[in-house]
Amino acid sequence: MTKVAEFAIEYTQFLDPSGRPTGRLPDFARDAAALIPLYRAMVLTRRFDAKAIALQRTGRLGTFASSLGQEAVVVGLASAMRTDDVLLPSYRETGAQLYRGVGLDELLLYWGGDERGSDFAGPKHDFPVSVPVASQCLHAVGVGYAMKLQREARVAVCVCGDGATSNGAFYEAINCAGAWRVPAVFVVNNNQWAISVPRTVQTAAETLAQKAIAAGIPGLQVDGNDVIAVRHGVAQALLRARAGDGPSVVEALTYRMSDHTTADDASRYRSAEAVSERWATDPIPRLRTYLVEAGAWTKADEERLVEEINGDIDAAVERYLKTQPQPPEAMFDYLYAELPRALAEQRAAAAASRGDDHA
Ligand SMILES: Cc1ncc(C[n+]2csc(CCOP(=O)(O)OP(=O)(O)O)c2C)c(N)n1
Ligand SMILES: [Mg+2]
Repeated sequence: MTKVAEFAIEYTQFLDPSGRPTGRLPDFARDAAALIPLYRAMVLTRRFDAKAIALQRTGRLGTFASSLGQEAVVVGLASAMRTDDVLLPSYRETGAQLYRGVGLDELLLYWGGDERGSDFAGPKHDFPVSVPVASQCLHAVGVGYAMKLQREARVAVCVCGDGATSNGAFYEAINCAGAWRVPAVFVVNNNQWAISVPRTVQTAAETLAQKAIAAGIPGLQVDGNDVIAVRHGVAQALLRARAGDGPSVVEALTYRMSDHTTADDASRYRSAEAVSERWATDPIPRLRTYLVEAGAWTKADEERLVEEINGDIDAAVERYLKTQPQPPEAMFDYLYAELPRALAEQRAAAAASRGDDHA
């Protein structure tokens, strides 16, 4: 017997759960002050998350997907990207969208069921939230392929969950991306759950990163609760893609601290104890401890930040709540350049039946 191939998956962590460096930090993190924007973005994401849930609970927002505890994944990946790269998120990447300049009120509009929230004033080429699991991985191949054809030094960055890596679309996407050497990065936000299905029963694979190997592309694992590790891993993958060396899979290990969405009750399928012990790996105090110990962050800074963020969120909520809803027929207006006849008839019926409040 001859060994014809051998593979390994590497795992990277720079800050341990107590905020202590495990070794030499990467260049971008050498100056602690440079990490402050990442800290601010994680705190903003968490505060926005809490506000969105409160709005949903009081009937002023639709179903919302929380990213509680997963802030380092989304902020880390977004901070590694260039402005003109393209983000293709699932529904749990609020923090990445915010980091890239999507407005707080745009996100509220989207989650409030208003498609105008996906017409970003900021990152015009970024894709809207994609709810069909793993569909955005295929879109990313198309976007990356277009960038390659146009000889642009841009990269398509898509994010999917652990459960999504069991979907055929994920395998098809990484296979095509590998075969065509597409400039794409597939970030797997492994929060250990696909609604009620734990990671352990989703697949027999030891890691999700190793799925990349079948596609002939690099796969790596990072501590998804260490924002430095996420940014570093995604930055490596972006560098490869930009240099014409093709796609990668980056698996970020984290934990979903919340229910799947506001429509779920996770206490029906997992114990409170199992969840509460995960707070020990919370990404936000981890970075805060590091910053405080490096002399880059104080209690006064924290108080100022919270005040500033609360003000921004409250102002966005006010704008959102004041936004006039669209008339019911608007639901037909965002997919087709020209409506097929059957839908045109339905649109007319919706317009005819609408209440006076939309007149
Ligand atoms: C194609 C498709 N199948 C099923 C669903 C229903 N669904 C919504 S979320 C979800 C679980 C996804 O889990 P994961 O990929 O781990 O992402 P997470 O929600 O944990 O971020 C499923 C099955 C869907 N949205 N799309
Ligand atoms: Mg998941």
